[in-house]
Amino acid sequence: MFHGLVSTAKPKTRECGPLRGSTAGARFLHDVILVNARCRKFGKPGKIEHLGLGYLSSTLCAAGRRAEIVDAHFHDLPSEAVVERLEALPSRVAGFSLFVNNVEETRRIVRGLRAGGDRRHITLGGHHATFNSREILEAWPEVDSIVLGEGEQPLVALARCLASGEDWTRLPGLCVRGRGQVSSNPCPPLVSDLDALPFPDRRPYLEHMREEGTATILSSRGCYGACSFCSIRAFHRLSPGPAWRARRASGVADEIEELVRRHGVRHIEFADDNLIGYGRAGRERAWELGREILRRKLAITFFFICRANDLNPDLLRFLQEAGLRGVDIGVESWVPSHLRLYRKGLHVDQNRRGVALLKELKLANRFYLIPSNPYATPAELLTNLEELERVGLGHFPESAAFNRLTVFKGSPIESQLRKAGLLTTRRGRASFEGPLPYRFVHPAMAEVHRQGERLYLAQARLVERLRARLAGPNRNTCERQFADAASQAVYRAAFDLFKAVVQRAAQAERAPAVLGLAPRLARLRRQLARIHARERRGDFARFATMTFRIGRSAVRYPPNPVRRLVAEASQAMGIGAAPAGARDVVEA
Ligand code: B12
Ligand code: SF4
Repeated sequence: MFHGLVSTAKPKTRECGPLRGSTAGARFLHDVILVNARCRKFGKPGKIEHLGLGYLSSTLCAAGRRAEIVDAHFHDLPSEAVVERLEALPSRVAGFSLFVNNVEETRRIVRGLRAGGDRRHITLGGHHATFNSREILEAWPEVDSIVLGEGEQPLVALARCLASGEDWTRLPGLCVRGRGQVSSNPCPPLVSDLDALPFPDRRPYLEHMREEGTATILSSRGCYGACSFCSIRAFHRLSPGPAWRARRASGVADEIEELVRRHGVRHIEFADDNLIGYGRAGRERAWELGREILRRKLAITFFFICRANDLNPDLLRFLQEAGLRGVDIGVESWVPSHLRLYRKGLHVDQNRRGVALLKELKLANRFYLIPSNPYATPAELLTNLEELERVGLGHFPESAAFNRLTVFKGSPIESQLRKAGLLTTRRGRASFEGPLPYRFVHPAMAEVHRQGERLYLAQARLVERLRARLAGPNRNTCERQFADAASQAVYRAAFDLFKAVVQRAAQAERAPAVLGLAPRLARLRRQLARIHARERRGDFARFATMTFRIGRSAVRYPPNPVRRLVAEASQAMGIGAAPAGARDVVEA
């Protein structure tokens, strides 16, 4: 049961927002403002809804509270703008969703608020806040409480207590500071009936959703897996309840239907950790979801995430008819000892079969990788890079190769590495200001990853500049396509350089062998400088035919069909050859 937070009437989207009409007697227009601070990353943030905040907001709303979401990550808002926004939105509670990479930005906002004399209750939630609750409350005096685990019930209770003046310090699922000591109250049971929850509040995302025709949906929570690097299981285990909970297929289809009919959504990304879930019942629900989508003629395409062992050819073929276009699976590594360390519960061959099946069905075979970890050797990393090259760089071409194990507080691998004495500290920084740092067992690996990081940053800067020039708002489709192709070529070049670094380390007997990256990176920069020079001369805008070398790739402009058109038009106009300045020069 869901402890009476929402009515048992058929859930649907609720109209939230500030109190309308008379606000007599109310000091605030809102009870809770929910914030997702911007994260530290290159380029523009991925435009994905924060469904956690969406559920918190709609559940508050269903319980008669007023909530608003400020997603600074999604809207790319700096901390100063968020502080201003919050100051203009007085509320009883400000609740922040903490991620490993928005810690600094969140701190800046809460400090900014307090510096301006803002006294509202500040609470944090999410995986990172949950597992670092004590450390954060000890280090950040601006924060009043932390919500542990699933947030709907504790936050509604907190908002109610703060509105009525009741004592909130003993509420289940809260970590609080009292008499100089931090203490955690046990969490309430997990929401057992996900169908009783209202649909998430998507107000901040509607415009983008309508423009792009894409939305994210959550059809289940949790996962039956027990991977050592993952904190999902530990997070859900804080509360009594099953490891995997699913909504009914018809309820999920209702939400999709609303998105399609009301907002013109045509593509759905399922954010579930594992959409197929437990055994036969899980598979049957997935079949049912496909049937509902087809029966209602929703005409969507969709992607989801699951484990390789749950990929069933008949089910996938059927879901393809319903619009399935791709599946993400956690391949993690092609090295058996890595899979054992990660407690993936899968063999390399199962993952290979999974990838092969997705390829055979022509489904986008997107996979997550952790090619390196504290115990990895250069030879093992090389194995992973070679396999990655064989199957294609995947949907994270910029990072798949450079990834390495991220150790999250609360994950089983954290205690394993702590026991092995491999966890280290960052001087001058609290442990929660990033993933937990560790040292590598193999003497060459620290240097290998330093070089990898350098390449990763260099490629990110190059691509950012390239896109700023050629994929900006006033650029035509050919220029954008070129920017995409050139970015892929930069990723490919960075991959090649990293592979060379790893090869060198794998060949060396003992000491880490350093590959001189500086001249190689300088060459790559020169190659891109030629593109920028031609862009400044206006050659892109004039559709001059050009071929640029980036690493070992050749990238052409404009794309072939347009080249043909340009040639035909030139011929028809009697120019004979390409127009002036349009020589197809290979810029080596
Ligand atoms: C979809 C997804 C994304 C999307 C969207 C993220 C988003 N803004 O929600 C994208 C691709 C952008 C993304 C990015 C990242 N993600 Co992500 N992501 C997920 C995924 C698969 C689903 C999220 C989701 O919808 N969950 C369902 C909703 C209902 O849960 P929820 O968001 O956690 O919210 C609930 C509670 O956490 C809590 N809660 C959350 N915030 C708050 C705030 C308050 C005030 C309160 C009271 C409660 C509360 O209450 C909510 C309702 O129950 C999760 C895995 C998971 N199952 O959660 C990983 C996960 C959350 N991501 C993770 C990580 C590490 C990241 C990145 C840091 C990755 C990176 N290196 O760039 C970034 C951070 C981005 C950011 N700052 O917004 C980790 C977090 C681990 C950890 N211990 O910190 C997870 C758990 C995956 C994992 N197994 O490691 N992610
Ligand atoms: S299969 Fe994915 S979601 Fe499940 S425990 Fe492993 S990493 Fe976490």
